[in-house]
Amino acid sequence: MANVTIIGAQWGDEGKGKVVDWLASRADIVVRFQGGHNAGHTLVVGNQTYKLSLLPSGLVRGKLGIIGNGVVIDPVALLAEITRMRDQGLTISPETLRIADNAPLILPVHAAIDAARETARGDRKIGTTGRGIGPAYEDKVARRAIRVCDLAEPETLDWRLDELLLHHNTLLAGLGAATFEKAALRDQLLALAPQILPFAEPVWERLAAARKSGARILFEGAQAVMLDVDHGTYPFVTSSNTVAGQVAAGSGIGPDAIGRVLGIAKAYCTRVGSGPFPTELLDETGRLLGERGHEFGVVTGRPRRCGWFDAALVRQAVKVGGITGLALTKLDVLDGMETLQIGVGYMIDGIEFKHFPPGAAAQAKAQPIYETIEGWTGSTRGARSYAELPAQAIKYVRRIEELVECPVTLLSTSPERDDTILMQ
Ligand code: 2SA
Ligand code: MG
Repeated sequence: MANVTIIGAQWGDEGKGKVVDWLASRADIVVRFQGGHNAGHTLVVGNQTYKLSLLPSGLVRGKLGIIGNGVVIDPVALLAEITRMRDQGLTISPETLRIADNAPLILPVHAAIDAARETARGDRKIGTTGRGIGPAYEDKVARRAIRVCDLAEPETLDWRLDELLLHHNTLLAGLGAATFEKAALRDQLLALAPQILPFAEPVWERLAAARKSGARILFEGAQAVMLDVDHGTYPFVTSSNTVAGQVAAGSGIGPDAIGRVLGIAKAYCTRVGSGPFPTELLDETGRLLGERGHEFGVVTGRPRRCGWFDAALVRQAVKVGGITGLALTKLDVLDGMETLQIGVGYMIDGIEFKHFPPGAAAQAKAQPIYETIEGWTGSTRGARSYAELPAQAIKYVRRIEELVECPVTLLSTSPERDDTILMQ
């Protein structure tokens, strides 16, 4: 296998964890290049279920895991996740996990600001995961972040914390929230340092060497194109770039390393948190999709909003995300439904749109234009070959391919790793 990049093609939770796991068996290294512990990647291996947030999924298969500089790292959450995974029997050590020494840290102050801002937003809240992701990325761009390497330099930590707290304590006081003490934060970081630093290194160097030796690298995206800070449904997005192009900047490697880009999409659509969702179903069908698909957030446990597959949206994700092949997951959730709808565009103030325009008001008003397609009576659950699929299910997949202008190269028919069909 050449290098492969995996990204979400909708609003997240498309089943990236399972597909990464499936492909990790053919890779040597798995790299996270954006996001943080807001991600929730579920891997089912035999009778074990692993729920990963920050750790690269390849660790479950004993592959080298790398957390790139594009990720925001909460050191407390990282250590807790390592402990949790060790308790489930995984080996995680500085031999199997490397983290970029130039990655920015998420500090307790970031989660506090995340929460205080969401409260202040009231009805207009974004519905963040509350992990401090947005404030941590803000600090990185504002040149205020504390980075992994700073843990090794107490004197650097000292003046960096001054600068950081000057900004944040003013903000927190303004929001009516508790402020932070520098000494306590400094002590906490210095206490964490010996546990974090053994994992830290210039990962770009290791990646460069890996490329030279012909190692196969899998880049594991988190969240999804419609949550991308530039290309998503702004401002209801996450604070990182989730498109394939981010692989290069977020891991310290050239863009030619990105390889094939596999976009993951559910055979229907879900979203967690606020923001526009034209094909959302607030009726019995929506409830049924949520129930059958077990649609609850991995990190927060929040119920996910459910609706029909939006081909116009996925087509856009294919174009801006650089997706060269689509993996369609959870087809089995649609088993037995009499008719299915596919969103093919939008009506906004009487005007037809083939794409989702960027304005927040326009997005909120968008009414989906549907194409109706007959469902199937047979089961697709657990199918492992094309021949096992009902003819009408194949028709549904083929129609999606046409509409999104991208081949479906992989079909996932259950959370089990082996229930996967390679289409060509
Ligand atoms: P944040 O916390 O600043 O990144 O939130 C901003 C928006 O991004 C959405 N977001 C997600 N959407 C789906 N899945 C995500 N990960 C978890 C999971 C979510 C969970 O895989 O289940 O457990 O709730 C994720 N992470 C961020 C978020 O909902 C906001 O809309
Ligand atoms: Mg998820």
